[in-house]
Amino acid sequence: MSEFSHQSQYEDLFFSRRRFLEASTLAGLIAVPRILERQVAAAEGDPREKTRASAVPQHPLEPLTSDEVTLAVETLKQGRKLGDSFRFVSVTLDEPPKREVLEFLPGSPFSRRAFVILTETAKEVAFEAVVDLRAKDVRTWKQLPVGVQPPIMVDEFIECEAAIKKSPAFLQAIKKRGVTDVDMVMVDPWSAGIYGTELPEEQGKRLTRALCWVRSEPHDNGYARPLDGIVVVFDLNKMAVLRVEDYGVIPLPPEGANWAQPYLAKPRQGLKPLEIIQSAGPSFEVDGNEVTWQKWKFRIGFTPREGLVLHTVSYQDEGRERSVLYRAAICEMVVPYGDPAEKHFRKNAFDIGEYGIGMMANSLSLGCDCLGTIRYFDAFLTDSRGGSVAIKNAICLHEEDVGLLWKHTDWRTNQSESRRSRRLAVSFIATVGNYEYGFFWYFYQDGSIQSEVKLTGIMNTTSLAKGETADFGVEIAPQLNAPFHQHLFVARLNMAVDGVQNSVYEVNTVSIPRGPLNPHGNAFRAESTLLASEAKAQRNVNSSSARFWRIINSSSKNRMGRPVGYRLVPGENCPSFAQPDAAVMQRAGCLSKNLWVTPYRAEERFPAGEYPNQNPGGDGLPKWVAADRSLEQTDLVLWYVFGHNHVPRLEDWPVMPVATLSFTLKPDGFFSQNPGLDVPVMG
Ligand SMILES: [Cu+2]
Repeated sequence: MSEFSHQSQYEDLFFSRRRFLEASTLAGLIAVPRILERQVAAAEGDPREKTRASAVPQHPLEPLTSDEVTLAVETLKQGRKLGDSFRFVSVTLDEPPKREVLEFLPGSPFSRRAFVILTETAKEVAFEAVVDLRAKDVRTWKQLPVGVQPPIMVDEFIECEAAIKKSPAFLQAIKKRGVTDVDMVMVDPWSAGIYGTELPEEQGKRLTRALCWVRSEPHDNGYARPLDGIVVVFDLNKMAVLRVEDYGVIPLPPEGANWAQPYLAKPRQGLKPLEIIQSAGPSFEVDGNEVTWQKWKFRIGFTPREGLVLHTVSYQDEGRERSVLYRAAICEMVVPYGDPAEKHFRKNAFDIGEYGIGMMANSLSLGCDCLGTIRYFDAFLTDSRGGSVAIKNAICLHEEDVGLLWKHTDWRTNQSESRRSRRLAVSFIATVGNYEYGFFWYFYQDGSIQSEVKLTGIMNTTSLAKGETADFGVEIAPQLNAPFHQHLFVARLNMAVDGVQNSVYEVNTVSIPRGPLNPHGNAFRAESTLLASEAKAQRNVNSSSARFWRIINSSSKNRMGRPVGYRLVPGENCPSFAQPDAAVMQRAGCLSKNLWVTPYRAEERFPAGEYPNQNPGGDGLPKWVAADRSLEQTDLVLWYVFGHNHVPRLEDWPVMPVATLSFTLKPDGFFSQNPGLDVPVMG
């Protein structure tokens, strides 16, 4: 297209393996500011950085290197004589036992194992393997029960789309809608879920229920034109169409809607450059995957399923390195849609458990939303054939000025001081079909840690017949409907507040009834309740009691003689609106509460179970907590469930402005006073 000024670069991108990410990559290419390019270059040679991410891992928690991923694949292929019918879903660091990590001394030997998930497309079964990378042998090899379906692979996306586009039944269905150029059709392989109404031909199969849209020309935003009513039921093992469901023709919406720069009228005027200059370099240091910044120290990890992981987070306090978290990650997310129509009700994507958010991480080498001096980390994954895949610059690390840290003016003496607040941001951005998710962790100088999710990208769309009203969505452009839906996330926080023995209290602020305790009617106070066991630790947010949770260590006392703690402060949240007996809630029972607490078990990793794809339910948190294990002064995991309820706006179209939601871990009696008092005035 002549409108595009850098056509050759675009062509390279389009033919890349991650073709389905083209829209977001394009946006990044267009948007990259020159100042950013320059500062990235500066960061590459920054003398404060001790080493690049090590080619040879120096710590038990470093993610697998590219060489280790290849070694794991080759060891398995040879050791198990794997033929072409095997596909590699993921190759991840098999995280060593906690004791091994906590007792590790730099320079001493440590184990390296890879955890591998595979599918076997001929026998239609899946496997788990653990490969010892030191001994170069297959330590465990396990066939999973028939019917267990690992996450959908990126290669399956691409192959599925290509196969569907060759299906005569599909070509017939699009022709009925006036579409003859199949190259313009976009096929998104939605996870099929499981609803108990599956036909015999589907049962036990590795399925997707693909939905389609059509572009008017190659760079057009296809999501403006849903090929509504077509659902392709597809077998991912056989790479074959099982059937094309057709719920009736609805004419394509009449308008296009594009967001890419070449389509737009001239940009708004008046914006002057805002340059972030860090002439002396950044204030952080990076050693392999270990980051130190402003008394914080932690390790960066990355998995194909969760993307960014934080390990061993600690804070340097008057010469003591005090632990806060052992491991933190957003470990599941579900996007349930509210439209009950037969063709739409199965839209309940588990973007982490059914796809893998790390697998869909953007490469930020072409620019990202970060300004300043940036340090990137690469991610090393596999394609489905075991080929090494590097997502260059998958993780972004940089500092941000975030306004005031503290200020006071003594109005009598005119003594006035204030400090700027700076935070360290660690982030990655994933594209899941039409949507973008940015996952950010922020570290602050007052001892707080914040987890923030940024939602952007393109809303999922359906069509409306002329004159039809949108009962379960909002008509965002003529005859184009954006359905009501939710984005629900689960954070897994393995706490370590001054060590691994912790307890959790819920704190509610209560108004005291009039009486001897409250003669003037003004009385209220914060009341703490121990969440002593798993049955008691299934809680919801409650703004009417300003509820928060306090994670304490009763064997570590602060200067007032009380247990040290951190509080989990909720941010935006919403309940799930699906009925409790709806399939999605059976499969993701973890969504029924905002907070769960469990004793740490290494194998209890994912709140909807290890394999949520086509899983009828019952796995994960609701199953584990049935044991009602004790939670007092023990190694604890907090599972915080937080959600954004998306009632679409016209302003969310054609690409939505970032919506953010977050929660914060704030020190609560962990320090003796404001830990940011010593932040210097910066001239
Ligand atoms: Cu949304």
